[in-house]
Amino acid sequence: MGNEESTLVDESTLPSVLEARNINAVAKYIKDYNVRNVVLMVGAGISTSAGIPDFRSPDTGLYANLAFLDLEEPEDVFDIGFFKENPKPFYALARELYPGRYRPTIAHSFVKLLDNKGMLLKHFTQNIDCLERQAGVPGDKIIEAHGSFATQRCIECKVPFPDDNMHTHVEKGEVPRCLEKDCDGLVKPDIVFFGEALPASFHQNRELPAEADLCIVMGTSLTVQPFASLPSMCMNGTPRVLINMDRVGGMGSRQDDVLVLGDIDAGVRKFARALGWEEELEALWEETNPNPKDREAELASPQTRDERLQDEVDRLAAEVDRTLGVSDAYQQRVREKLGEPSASSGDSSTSSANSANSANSADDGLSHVFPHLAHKPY
Ligand code: CNA
Repeated sequence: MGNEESTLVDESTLPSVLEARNINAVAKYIKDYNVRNVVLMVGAGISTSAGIPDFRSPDTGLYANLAFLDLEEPEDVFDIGFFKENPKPFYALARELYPGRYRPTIAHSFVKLLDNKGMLLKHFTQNIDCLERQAGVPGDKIIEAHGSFATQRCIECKVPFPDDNMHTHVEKGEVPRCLEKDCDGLVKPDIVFFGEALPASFHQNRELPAEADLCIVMGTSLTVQPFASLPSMCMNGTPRVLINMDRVGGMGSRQDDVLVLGDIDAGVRKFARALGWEEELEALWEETNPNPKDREAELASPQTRDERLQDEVDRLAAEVDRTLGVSDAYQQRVREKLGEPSASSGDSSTSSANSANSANSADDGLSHVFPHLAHKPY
């Protein structure tokens, strides 16, 4: 535990717990070791495909696109000193980020799926968008390390401010002020600004990763402390998976670290596929769709086109399986007529393996019915 070097572990070094340093080996580890205590550490990258920009991506990040707020430093928008002097830029931004405008991503639903399977120990998030709650992850499993838009209060007298009133102000882009008599202090969502303390729940759970049997880090640059040191709290020998566009922090420096670099949604789907959970995950994510018509737009995205292609291949494979099931039954009847022992149990719900066998037998006797299966001349 503690700080660690960010040197990438030599590819030739064997992992100590995993069979290999890839996502299939992690899936096998999860099953073989009956993993029950998964800890996640996430950041803005898991929400970008929902339409919420992260901070630091060079062209698409929030900091690169805050010109309209006319700030000297983009970070000022989350600086408590700056907020006290000029809260307007924050409220202009809050209007864009406010919960209710965005749908959770498949990564949020993946966390929910882990919880459904009784495997989620804790979900540490730096995000303030509340999308994990919206995806159905229970509040007591989430540590919102940098706070969130879920509640708000006066920065002077600390008295909470009503949700509906806050909502109205944010929608109008107006700055809310405390309703307490003689206060008139500025109201701010319970988001942790630079210069403010992190919530007690973060400090109370900070060492929990030491109890994890698997750690998953997604969508964070691991640059903001003390959150950034959470992965190093995991015990040596606890597999850690990074799903992110680029390698960050000390991830990849331990023997049992696995890097899944690239788009997060694709990485999550790959992980789910390795676990045999893909359909379950898609169905769970679909439950978060407020308007199923949106599905058509999602299907038009380049990444989902690949998914559609895969679906089409699966559908065709199932069709071939079904066709071969008929051939099994047909063959059995023919064999029975010829007085030969039956080749199959007669169950027409054939597995792929059975189908492969029946494909071979189709070569022997049914190639006139299924010419595409005839590999050898007769
Ligand atoms: P960051 O520093 O902007 O890093 C995001 C990371 O995610 C980077 O490494 C990106 O390369 C990566 N990334 C972004 N999109 C994708 C993608 N589609 N696929 C793969 N990788 C991707 O954000 P951090 O969370 O590390 O920084 C901590 C800040 C960000 C916290 O204080 C948050 O409050 C703050 N933030 C939160 C939100 C939100 O709530 N959604 C949005 C913007 C910023």
